[in-house]
Amino acid sequence: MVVVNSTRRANLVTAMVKAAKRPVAMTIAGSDPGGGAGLQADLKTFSAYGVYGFSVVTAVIAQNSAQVARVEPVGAAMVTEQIATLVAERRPEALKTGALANAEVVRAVAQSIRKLKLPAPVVDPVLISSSGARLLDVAGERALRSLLIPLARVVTPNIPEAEALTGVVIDGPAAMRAAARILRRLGARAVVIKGGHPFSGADRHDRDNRRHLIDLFFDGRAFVEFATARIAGDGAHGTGCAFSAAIAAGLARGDDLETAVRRAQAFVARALRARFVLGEHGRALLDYYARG
Ligand code: PXL
Repeated sequence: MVVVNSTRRANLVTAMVKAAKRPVAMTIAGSDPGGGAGLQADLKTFSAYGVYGFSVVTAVIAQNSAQVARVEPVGAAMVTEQIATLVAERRPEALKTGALANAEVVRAVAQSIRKLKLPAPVVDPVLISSSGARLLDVAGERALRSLLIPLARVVTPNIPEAEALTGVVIDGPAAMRAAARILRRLGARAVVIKGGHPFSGADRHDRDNRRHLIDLFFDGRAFVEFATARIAGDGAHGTGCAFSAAIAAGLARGDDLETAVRRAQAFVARALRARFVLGEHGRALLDYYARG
């Protein structure tokens, strides 16, 4: 018989209770081996929030910060089994989805969420990488709209993604609101349209939109505008991933959605102000652990 003295047993129990209390968030996303975007960015964001991260890989991608060389989707059955195996040990408090590659993967993710009664996900409707490569094919885009957006706690498109998903040409704040209403009508409980990209046909001399951006939040009741100063630069790698992961991390910690969105915007701004490049032709990367 193994004798565990009472002090040691008490320590073990304490460790187990701590582990049970630690919030867990799950990302279901593509791999960026460069660590700037995708599931690696999500895990860094979770860890910056003090949240434990599960990461289900949907596509293996050969890429660096400036260029995607190849996308290899993971089979749908393998995606299903990654999720089921993780959930068998611990149910996450929050979930986010990123690049999903194709319709089979979208279907597998939607089915797993329903069957395992997982938390309503933060759906980042990743269509095209910031460097221009398709990360979800056309059938996948349809599946995302019909199967996954209806399950979403919140969907977080940028302006081009919101245009693709709704058919609205977003040429200003009014069109942004119209697109947000349509995304809610598709079944998402809430929407954030990120204002970082320029409006379609935007007048480059529109001083206000050049200096500030507005992330528009809509939960069916009120529109909330989160304005923030633009940070100069040519567009960093991984900002969208960090934003949606930060919302999921906030939810995992118990924030209400609006608070999680506000904190996520501040988190990305802080990480972006501390941006850096790794290689000669690289794009800016975020510093997830930047202070104040
Ligand atoms: O931009 C979103 C994005 C999402 N997921 C992965 C990516 C990127 C952009 O490069 O690589 C894996």
